[in-house]
Amino acid sequence: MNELDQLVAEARAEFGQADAPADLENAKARYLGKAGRLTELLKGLAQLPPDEKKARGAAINVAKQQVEAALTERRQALADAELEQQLKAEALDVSLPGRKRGNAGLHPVTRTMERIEAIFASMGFDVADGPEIEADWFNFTALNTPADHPARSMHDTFYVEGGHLLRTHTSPMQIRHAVQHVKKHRALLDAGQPMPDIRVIAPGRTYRVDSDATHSPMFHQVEGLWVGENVSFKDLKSVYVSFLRAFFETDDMQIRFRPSYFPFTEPSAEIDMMFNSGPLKGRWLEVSGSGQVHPQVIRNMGLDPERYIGFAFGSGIDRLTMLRYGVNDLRLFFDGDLRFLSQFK
Ligand code: 2U9
Repeated sequence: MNELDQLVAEARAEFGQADAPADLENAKARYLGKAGRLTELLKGLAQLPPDEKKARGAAINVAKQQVEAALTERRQALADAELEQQLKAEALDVSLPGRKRGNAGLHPVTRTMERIEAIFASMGFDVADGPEIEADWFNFTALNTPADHPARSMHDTFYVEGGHLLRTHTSPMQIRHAVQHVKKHRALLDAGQPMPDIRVIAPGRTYRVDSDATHSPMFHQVEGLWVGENVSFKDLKSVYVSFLRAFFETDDMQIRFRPSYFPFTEPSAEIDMMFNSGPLKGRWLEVSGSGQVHPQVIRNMGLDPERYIGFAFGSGIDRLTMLRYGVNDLRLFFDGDLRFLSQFK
């Protein structure tokens, strides 16, 4: 092997060992750079006699082209390898199953609440919302349940600092709503003009110290209130019967009003219903308390009980949900078990 073939072979070997583009460029400089071996050989031509120059120059140029070709080839190989590496690193296995995001659904109690709101809205009721931490006045005293009233013991609840408490029913929202309503229409009242009726439901969370299969320390209520100059028990009956028929999607039921007692209503009644068909057929079910709003409560709204009269009712939303879906343990609603909850989607 002559000296030029040897040089080309060495260049090829060095290029082959360069694993990174920078190494390759350094190797290139050793052959083709300003002081590179091929450049030096070309410079050396000047010392040769003219008759040798031509053949020697041609031979060096052939060697130079071979070195350049080897360089180009190696550059390409390194670029290909880099691309290959990159593709491997960014590879997506499209055959893997995607990560499933489960379908969310509304909690059964929330579904019932929305259903109740829609039914009462269709009968012209507003929907009121308010604080779950209440002042004693709104939760008890304004509802004709003063501090020494025995009914307070049935509403044992959780007290927070400053005499506030977790509301034991949603009635305080109705008092708040009524007071706002009366304030808004004060001018009409002062002028002896009729005020638009108060017609509102108050759904929401309520609290009592109570816990078993049918009682939870946090539960849901919906209360309704209709106060005007000419509202009677027959309006209560028609509103509540219409509600039950719409809620359970059947007219095939019996409904009875059974005398009862609540501090905030007088007279008062429990509302019972019985299905004539279906799985709950033939059993009286308590679904609500109700009554004519007590004159003292009317007075606490800022209205004259000689002129304004009305009715109120209160129903447990959790219980209505249990009846509608056939659930027999209240605690299932609050355990957060997806095997239970996902049945309501
Ligand atoms: C105002 C005046 C009167 C709301 C009423 C009931 C009867 C009642 C219970 C039913 C099931 C609570 O969740 S439960 O245990 N409620 O029996 N509630 S009358 O009376 C009112 C409300 C607001 C201003």
